[in-house]
Amino acid sequence: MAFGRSSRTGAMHAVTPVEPLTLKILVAGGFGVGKTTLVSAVSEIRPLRTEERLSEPGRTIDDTGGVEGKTTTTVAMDFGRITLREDLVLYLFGTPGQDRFWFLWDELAQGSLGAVVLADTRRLSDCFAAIDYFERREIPFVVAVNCFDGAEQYPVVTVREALDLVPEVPVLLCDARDRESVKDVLVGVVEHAMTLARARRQSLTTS
Ligand SMILES: Nc1nc2c(ncn2[C@@H]2O[C@H](COP(=O)(O)OP(=O)(O)OP(=O)(O)O)[C@@H](O)[C@H]2O)c(=O)[nH]1
Ligand SMILES: [Mg+2]
Repeated sequence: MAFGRSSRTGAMHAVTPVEPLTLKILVAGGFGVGKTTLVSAVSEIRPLRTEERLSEPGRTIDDTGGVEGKTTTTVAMDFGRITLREDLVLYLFGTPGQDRFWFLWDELAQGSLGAVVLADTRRLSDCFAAIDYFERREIPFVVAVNCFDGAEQYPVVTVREALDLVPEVPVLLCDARDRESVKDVLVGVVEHAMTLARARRQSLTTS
């Protein structure tokens, strides 16, 4: 899938004032942290989901500890779209949360502007792998703590320390079920990616 300026042309669209910039954002994080929920909460198209029922034999493979109520899991990806401004459209790709689907990540990550790493403070270590993945590939990311009901709320600084994040990486609190909250996270990723891109350009021109 190509991302960039939309190529829509022709008389039908002649009155369109601006062609939107389309950007690809990944939504990653551990098993059951709320990735599918987040994409569904903001998508203005019916989100594509690839959910399969968690089978009893699968429970020995999939780490369902802490998310015992969960009956389905994403097996390929979630896909959704949101228009942030009339000239800015985001395509959201939710990654599968389980280790056995790692082989899909490189394909999903291609051409992405940045990523959201969703975290649950009750299972913080589940997002280490996603953070490592984006750090190693220099893909800009923000950490969004999904504040589940009943989970203890920790200050952002505590989460940042626990995840050993460099100071530039934004840490945000969110509710993956809430459209406005998720929009704030997505704006955060776009702004963070733009800031990093500007800084990289500057360091290239001054070196
Ligand atoms: N209370 C609460 N429940 C949530 C929140 N986000 C997700 N859930 C619930 O948590 C469960 C897991 O959410 P999913 O969105 O399927 O998680 P996922 O990260 O896509 O899971 P995998 O694809 O299996 O890795 C679902 O039952 C959601 O309804 C939240 O912010 N608060
Ligand atoms: Mg999912």
